[in-house]
Formats: sequence, structure tokens, C-alpha cells
Amino acid sequence: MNFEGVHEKTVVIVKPDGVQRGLVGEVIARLERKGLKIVGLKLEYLSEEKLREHYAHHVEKPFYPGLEAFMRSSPVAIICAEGRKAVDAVRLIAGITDASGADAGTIRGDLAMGFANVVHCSDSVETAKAEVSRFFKEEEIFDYSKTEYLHVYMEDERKGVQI
Ligand code: FUP
Repeated sequence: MNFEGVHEKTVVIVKPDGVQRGLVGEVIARLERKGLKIVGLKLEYLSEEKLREHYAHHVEKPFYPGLEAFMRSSPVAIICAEGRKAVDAVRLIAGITDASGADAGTIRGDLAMGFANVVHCSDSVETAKAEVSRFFKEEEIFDYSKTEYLHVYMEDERKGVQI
């Protein structure tokens, strides 16, 4: 998979609170309006094993059992979004982890109050690569051209020239 230029990929998970509150469309709309391309999209019940891998850095923490139960309480919507510097762009759109203090205008700032914060998003390009492989099979990622890109990016950006 090519992660360079406008093909950088990131994973966004609409967590159980977002699914239950009917915010899947709202999250997708915000990603699309920004100019990101949706290249993967599905619902899934996350397994205990997948969550332990995904939250490996939290497994030993006291809040982990509650986090795991929360993440398994409903299907989640898993989105792979693509674009120039997509990982950082989506982190800005998502806002900080504790939603009560997240900037207005972000998903968490506008739509949540705490750690039930509607979305997960990849936190680095390296993590994003691991998450794309963890959550999507190769055939679930779609490589297609989007005519809108002519108006989203300058020509050099589309060609992958480093700016
Ligand atoms: P983020 O990358 O913003 O999702 O944040 P973290 O990886 O730090 O946290 C992952 C999830 O753990 C959060 F979405 C909510 C949960 N969490 C808690 O429930 N309590 C905490 O003290 C920290 C995180």
C-alpha cells in the first residue's frame, strides 16, 4: 500500500457511544467535507483480542476493563480515510482525548463531554499503518480516483511533490 503524498491513510473508529448516539453520519460528513477520501468503511464487533492489541499501551491500566467493556458494548464503525497528511489532519478534526476540554469545532469538542469521546483516530503514520492492517483486509481498502481532488489539492500536491 502506498502511504505517500495524497495517499496517506488513517483509521477512524466511531466508538459505541458514537454509534448509539447516531453520530456515524456526522463523523463521516466531517471527514468528507474536509476533503479526505473514504477508502474503507464497515461495522464490526471488536473482539477482546483485537482490543488488547489496539490498546496494548493501556492494557495494564486500571481503566482498561471498563474501556474494553465499553468498546465491546455495540458494533463500531471503522473508517479508513486517505489524503495529504491525513493522520495529522484527522487528529486535529477529532480534538483531544478528554472531550470536555477539546476545542470547539472538533468532533470531540462539539459532540462529547469526557472519555466517551465518539471517535478513535490513529496517532501517527506508523500507528496508522499498523491499524490499517489490523482492521482491514487488503480487499476492503478501495483505490479509486476522486474527481473532487482536482479542487482539494494543488497540482504539485496531487503529484506528491514534497512541500
Ligand atoms: P486517544 O488516542 O485520543 O484515543 O487517547 P488514548 O489512547 O490515551 O486513550 C484511549 C481511550 O482510553 C480513550 F478514548 C478513553 C480511554 N481512557 C480512559 O477511559 N481513561 C483515561 O484515563 C485515559 C483514556
